[in-house]
Amino acid sequence: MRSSTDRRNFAVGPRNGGAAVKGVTQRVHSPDQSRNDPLEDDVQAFLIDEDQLHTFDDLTKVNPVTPATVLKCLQARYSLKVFYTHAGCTLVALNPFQPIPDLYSVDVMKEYHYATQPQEFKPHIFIVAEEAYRNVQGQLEPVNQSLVVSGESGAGKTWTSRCLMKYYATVAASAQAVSSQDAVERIERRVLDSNPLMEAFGNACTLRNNNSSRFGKYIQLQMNRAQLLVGASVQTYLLEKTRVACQPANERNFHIFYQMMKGATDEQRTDWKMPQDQCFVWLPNCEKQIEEDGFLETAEAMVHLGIDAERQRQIFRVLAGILQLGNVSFCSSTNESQPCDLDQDSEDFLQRAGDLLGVPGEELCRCLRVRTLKAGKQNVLKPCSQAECGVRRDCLAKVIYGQLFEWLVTFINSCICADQSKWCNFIGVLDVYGFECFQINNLEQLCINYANEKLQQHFVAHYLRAQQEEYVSEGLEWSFIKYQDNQSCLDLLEGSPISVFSLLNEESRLNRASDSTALRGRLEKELEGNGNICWDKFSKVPHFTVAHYAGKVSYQLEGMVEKNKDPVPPELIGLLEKSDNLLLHEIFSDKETEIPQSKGLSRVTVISKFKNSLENLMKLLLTTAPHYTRCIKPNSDCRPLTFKNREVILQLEACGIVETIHISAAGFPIRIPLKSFVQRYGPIGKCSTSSRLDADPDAESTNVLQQEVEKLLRVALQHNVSCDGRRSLVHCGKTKVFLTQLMLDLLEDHRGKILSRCAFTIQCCWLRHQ
Ligand code: AOV
Ligand code: MG
Repeated sequence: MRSSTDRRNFAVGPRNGGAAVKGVTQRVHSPDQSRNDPLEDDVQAFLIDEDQLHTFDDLTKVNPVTPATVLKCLQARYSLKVFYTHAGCTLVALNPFQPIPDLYSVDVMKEYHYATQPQEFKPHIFIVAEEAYRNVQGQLEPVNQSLVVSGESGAGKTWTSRCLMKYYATVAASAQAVSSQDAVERIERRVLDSNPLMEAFGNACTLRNNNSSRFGKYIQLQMNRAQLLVGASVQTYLLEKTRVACQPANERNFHIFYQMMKGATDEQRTDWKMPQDQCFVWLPNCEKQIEEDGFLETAEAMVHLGIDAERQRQIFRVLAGILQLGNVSFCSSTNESQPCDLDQDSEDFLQRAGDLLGVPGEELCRCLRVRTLKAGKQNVLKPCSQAECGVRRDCLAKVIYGQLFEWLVTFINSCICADQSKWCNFIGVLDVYGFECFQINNLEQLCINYANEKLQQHFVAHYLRAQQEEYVSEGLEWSFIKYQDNQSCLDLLEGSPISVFSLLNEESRLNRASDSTALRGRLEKELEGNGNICWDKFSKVPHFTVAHYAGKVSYQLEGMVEKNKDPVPPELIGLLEKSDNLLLHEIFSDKETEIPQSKGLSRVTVISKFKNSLENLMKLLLTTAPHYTRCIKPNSDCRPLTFKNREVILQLEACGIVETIHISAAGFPIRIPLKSFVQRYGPIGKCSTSSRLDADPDAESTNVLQQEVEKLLRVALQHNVSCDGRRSLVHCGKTKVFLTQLMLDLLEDHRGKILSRCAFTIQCCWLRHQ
């Protein structure tokens, strides 16, 4: 595992308020203690002037650090429209819920990019971006970087990710692109255009966010040796495709459908069979004016990415076909041996759906109403009930939309991904769906919240735990700072042999209709005594409640197993394989395309696929140096410049911000291996070892290196009056030197002066010889 603090380019490190070892570590409020009532914390205990609170750019400088003081500080800054604050290794980003002119302009980007010490500027997402940019090609060896953006739904993750991408597209634009006249060719443009396109297809208006991401994404920005952006690749995670056929109350379908409805020309309307006055069942809440105006932007992005007019037509006709399908409904049948009839008007919608999807209407109708069962070598036809017909219609829409989204992502990758030989490192930006808790939560929320638990675990393991364990193993005296570990919740969800996931998967693999009451009983029996799960004994709705790191969420069991199975009737796939719509035909006849459970009941469930993809993501993250940004939603109504104390404090507590500040304030964010330290700062101590390191293996022994480090530090500190008696700024461990940012700046300054003096002497000698 590589730590973010194992910085190759140690000239840029997280800001830090100072260092402390055993005995001087600040008192820590344990999370449990602070959870009682953080707002009741003794704010009187402020050692600082409350009027000055807004001036604290880094929360590590607030004294004392308690949930209340941190909250007050953030609130003071927010009221002055200061939205970013450092919290040691993390950047806290408060959502302004209104455009802030000039905060993200190209001029501001350049200011941060060209600054010698960007961290001395006001806190900004561009500092994090620049830090990762400088570290990707470190002084000793390059390191891939990850920008992990987290926070609850609507907190600002997607917005932040877009800012980060724009930053790199600006500061790392390749020279070739800048001189190119043909904007379509510009890679930065294409990378940026992937955003509105993916958001049109993958985002939707929910109760928590008008532009809620319904999929997760990790975009790797590929950099060449000259640190120019030469390409990108996107990995997406579990699109919430159930939304296409079923939108929770007061929520909407994916933006793209509304964009089409509002943005289509008359000609397109005719082609897509979408008259202006047509109501579509799967297009609820049309009256809300949200993302419709994005149609032009989406269409332009398609053009820039190279999706030609014919391909666009195929895509839009498929989407229009899905909408028509949503208006098809079935009557209840009295005769079980007969397929149930279509409702009034449904015949027309079905014919139009067939036309748009490029399949014969009658065949579509048959596939929706009649199931083909295999009996030995024979096929037996069985009419479906009214409910089954509805399920098959929804399945068809979901599989089409899901596969179309995957096709789109593959297409985007094919036109933005650089050839492997052209890039050497990447900066990854992670933007997943934020923690969600609705009145009714199902498998979608379980997966989303599980993803957030995994990210929190990555943060805890990487920063809170690993950092402290390293101090101890390196022989530094360190009093452990408590933090809230979410491992027990993850064990409950994904552990083995028995966990929520294992039980749901087991149930999903049985070839029988699921009974949610029986399943609830099974969960209760198997997971009894686990402190992270509970049940409301009086509730009539089968459910279970999980205590997540970010709060408790109750999940309804009704329908969960079916969603986990995500079955697709093979007749429907067979139908789409034969589609006249070339895009659909390509997607479904491609043997490589994996259609989940297209042939009978596969053992791969939604949960197991998602768990696998997240595990791969975690492995990838562990090979990179992470930078964390915590987005905070100041109020749940998405109102501009409104700061609700209780809502903010819950988010701060959930992500362990106070613990993070304590560990950052007391710790040493920069670590340099002994040998590298001696090599780099040798000139300061006029160190003889540094020149011998390569020639003499004995000179590398730990003892010798440690002695050299000590000698060197003595000289450095002697020379610097301001650091007199501040040996707590630096510690020599068993294999690494641990430093604060202040100490690093001091050493760099000292080294720079010595080297320029040497250069001057050499120049004088050379001139004398002339
Ligand atoms: P999310 O990604 O964290 O939620 P978004 O990034 O979509 O949240 O942000 C929600 C809304 O907040 C945006 O649509 C903007 O209107 C506003 N917003 C966020 N950050 C800023 C900013 N820096 N300046 C101005 N407005 C901002 V979700 O995708 O729901 O988890 O699944
Ligand atoms: Mg988002």
